[in-house]
Amino acid sequence: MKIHINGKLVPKEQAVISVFDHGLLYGDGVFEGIRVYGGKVFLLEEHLKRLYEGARAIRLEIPVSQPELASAVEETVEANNLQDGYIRLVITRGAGSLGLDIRRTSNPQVIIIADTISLYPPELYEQGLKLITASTIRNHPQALSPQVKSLNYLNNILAKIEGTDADCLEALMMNHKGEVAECTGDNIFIVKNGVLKTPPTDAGILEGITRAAVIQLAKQAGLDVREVTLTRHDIYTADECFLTGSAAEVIAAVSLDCRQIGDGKPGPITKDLKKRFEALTRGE
Ligand code: PXG
Repeated sequence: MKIHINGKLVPKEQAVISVFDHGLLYGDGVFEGIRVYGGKVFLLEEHLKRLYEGARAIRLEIPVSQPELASAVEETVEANNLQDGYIRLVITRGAGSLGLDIRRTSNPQVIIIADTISLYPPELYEQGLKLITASTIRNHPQALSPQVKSLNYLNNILAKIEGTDADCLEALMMNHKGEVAECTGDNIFIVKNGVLKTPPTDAGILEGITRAAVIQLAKQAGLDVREVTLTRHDIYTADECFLTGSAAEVIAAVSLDCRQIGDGKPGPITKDLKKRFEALTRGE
């Protein structure tokens, strides 16, 4: 495997960063997770836009331009002969002295990994996922905007642990107001009386690229789509529920906190949107 690090493709054993990098010391940096389908990087421009915006929000200057980074991503996919896989793009603050001061760091690191990812076993894409509500809430928007895909994922990791401890591979995270935000690594949608609903950005969510693609596909399919505040009650009483994410793609959720959602199976609108999403990934 070849890793792109600071402008060079090197064997993975040689892809190393300093123990003084603030990405490691403080989780100071941003990242993206991007799919590759049929050798093509899926929605690369959208991911890069979010990456550069997140970097700007945390005062991190990415040392290469967006077109240069796009080329580096394509080059890494080719060098690894990747057909269907997953790109992890990481930008760290770079090495510095101990202490939080960003003025004492230099050389932000640009790392591109081209590998594969499998979040959930294949049978769960047929049967749907069980969810629990995590007691750990999503980042408070006034602490760190959930729109920044930062290297600080600890609260999501803690929520994920709550899920896996309860034998659920995903956990629902609420926001600071007790409203539904999203899952630890996916956005959430419900279907109620034929209407597709998902929390708005100001619910304190990561504005998922897959979420945006699914909203567009649903509108094209003639569905009524609404970005509205959701409570847990809305999910308990939904007809259907599904999650979206670059890693997860589209996957049904069939229970929350041991309450069956709908008839406990992936619903017809979920299945239809999943098919439409798969067609999009094939470039159709
Ligand atoms: N919410 C959160 C909190 C996420 O981290 C999504 C939603 C979905 O966004 P996209 O743009 O991917 O549709 C994410 C996605 C990983 C990994 O390990 C990254 C994510 C999810 C799962 C795994 O690379 N982020």
